[in-house]
Amino acid sequence: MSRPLVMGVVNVTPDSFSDGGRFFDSEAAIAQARRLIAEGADILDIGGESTRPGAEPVPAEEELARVLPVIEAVRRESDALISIDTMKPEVARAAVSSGATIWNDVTALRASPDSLKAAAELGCEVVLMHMRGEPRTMQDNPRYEDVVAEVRDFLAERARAAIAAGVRWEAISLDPGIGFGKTLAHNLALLRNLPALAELGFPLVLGVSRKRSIQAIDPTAADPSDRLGGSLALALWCAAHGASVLRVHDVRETVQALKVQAALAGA
Ligand code: HH2
Repeated sequence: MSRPLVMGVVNVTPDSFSDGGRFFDSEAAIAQARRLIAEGADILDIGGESTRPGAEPVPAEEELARVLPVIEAVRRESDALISIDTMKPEVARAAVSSGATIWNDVTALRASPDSLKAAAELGCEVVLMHMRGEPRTMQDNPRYEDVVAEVRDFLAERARAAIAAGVRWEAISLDPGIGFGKTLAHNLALLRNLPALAELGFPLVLGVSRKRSIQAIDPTAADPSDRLGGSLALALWCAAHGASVLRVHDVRETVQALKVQAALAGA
């Protein structure tokens, strides 16, 4: 069993759901990036706009002012892979010029008419994520006939659209978007059926860390920082069922859990 890569989250935002405001200042975000690299992150996912339910959009200039100093500092100091978590092609373009090599887009390159073209021109890797609706409204009574089939078909269609626009197929990873327009039952169905998503033939990225589903299972975990146990359980489940990349807030604990799981499996 090969161990998934660990993508550490750096939210340079005042309002992210689990750590909003903690790393809003550039220096604090850079210090957090250094800490996550030291803890074993293979990739840093740097974002300047929250996608939590109800989040308000951020103008591109503001988003760039948040993320570029952090990307530049990480690029100067380390070889860690840098991912830019943005829906905006102009932010992705500037981030890639400054050293990011992955564009993580929760809209799967649908937010702007320029997104697909920008991804093809940049030649970077892309993470295409499933989201129902948009962050402001996505948790308003989401419904699916068959969530696994609908998410799988959506991701297949977005991968085809990216390839048709000129993105290399080897550059594409897919993410079912746990918590993005989904109830606990939807999230569990997707997590139980990761092999059906892996069958599409692209690496799977999973972001389960500190998500609200953990509170739905354990109501005592109202505060996202109280969801470490659930986050690790989900991370190990994803690792055992085909995830290639895990997007997490708690890098040290996740890396340790994955090492123990790999040792048990004899890897
Ligand atoms: N989840 C969040 C943000 N970006 N990207 C991918 N590919 N997959 C995810 O599951 C995912 C993501 C939400 O987490 P966080 O960044 O901590 O919060 P916020 O969006 O409020 O900044």
